[in-house]
Amino acid sequence: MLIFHNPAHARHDGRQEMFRGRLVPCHETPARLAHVMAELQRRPVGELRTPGDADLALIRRVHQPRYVDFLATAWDEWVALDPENAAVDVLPSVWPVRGFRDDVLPLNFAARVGLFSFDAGSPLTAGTWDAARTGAACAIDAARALLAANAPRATMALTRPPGHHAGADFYGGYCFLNNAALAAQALRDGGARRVAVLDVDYHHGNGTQSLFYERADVMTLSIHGDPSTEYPFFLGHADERGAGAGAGCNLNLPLPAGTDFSGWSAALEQALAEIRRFGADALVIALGVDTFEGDPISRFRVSSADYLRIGAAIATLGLPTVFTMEGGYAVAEVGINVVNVLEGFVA
Ligand code: Q9C
Ligand code: ZN
Repeated sequence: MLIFHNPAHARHDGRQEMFRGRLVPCHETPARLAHVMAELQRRPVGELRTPGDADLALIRRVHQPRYVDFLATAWDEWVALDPENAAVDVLPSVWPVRGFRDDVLPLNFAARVGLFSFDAGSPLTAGTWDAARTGAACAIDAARALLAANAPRATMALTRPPGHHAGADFYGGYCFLNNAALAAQALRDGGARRVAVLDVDYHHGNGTQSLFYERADVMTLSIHGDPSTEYPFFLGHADERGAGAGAGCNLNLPLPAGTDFSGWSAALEQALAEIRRFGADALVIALGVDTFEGDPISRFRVSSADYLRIGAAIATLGLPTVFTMEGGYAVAEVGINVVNVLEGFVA
């Protein structure tokens, strides 16, 4: 296993997120990834690499170019408005809803922040673009390494910020660039004919679903907390099956809060059967470990030992696999849980 880690991840270090009307310390912190790196020192399940430069042309095919331009310049624009802004992160406060226009790019900075975001929980900081772009490079390099001669069976983009909530032209849910989607597209570009993206994060992978919703070459599947009560609330229901050429190529398996490993693994078996039926020749796992029983913002009951079984079950597909790092906020256990999945997979 080859693990591409993001040496710039800690440059994305949000101070506060909006939560229930208050600004609270961010859940998505650099310490999360530090714990995974430390656990990999103890249990070296793979070889560590750093990525090359990000393929901006690929990023601009998966995401809208005007959105990528915004991310690349947002911090400098923010500080240019007022030098004192450097002490505060960017959070949106106004959004276009149904009936508003999204085809005219506002000149006003706050309006552009709102146009390109869907929550106030994802601060954009001085280092967000560097961290996200380098993370995207991890995902793209992880996908390409899988297609090389003498490729390993699996690779990982060990990075933050996470990616699965980010869509073609929006950020949110702590995500800015969709690493899993970039990996899937890189696999397609490199010759994989049918790619499956299986999202096991606690939260529905709305960004990934929306990016591939009308495509038949990439199947998206997500096992997550029922959006009727769980974030991201406005997507992730079971009746979303894909559209147009992509009809039948999206599968959502929403589960109620409180679901334990027996309920969760039944959904996993259903997803794996669907991937076999689809005939995928490569796999992307959007790996969130916020399904953990100790996660502070989620409500499933998966234990640390269960993650070994999850890795082993995914390996039964026998597919070349890219893992991307998504959520997981029980900081001290994130390393154990992520490395358990990888160890279960390679065992
Ligand atoms: N009131 C990921 O796991 N905020 N993102 C939760 C709910 C958003 C999670 C607050 C959670 C986003 C990648
Ligand atoms: Zn999550």
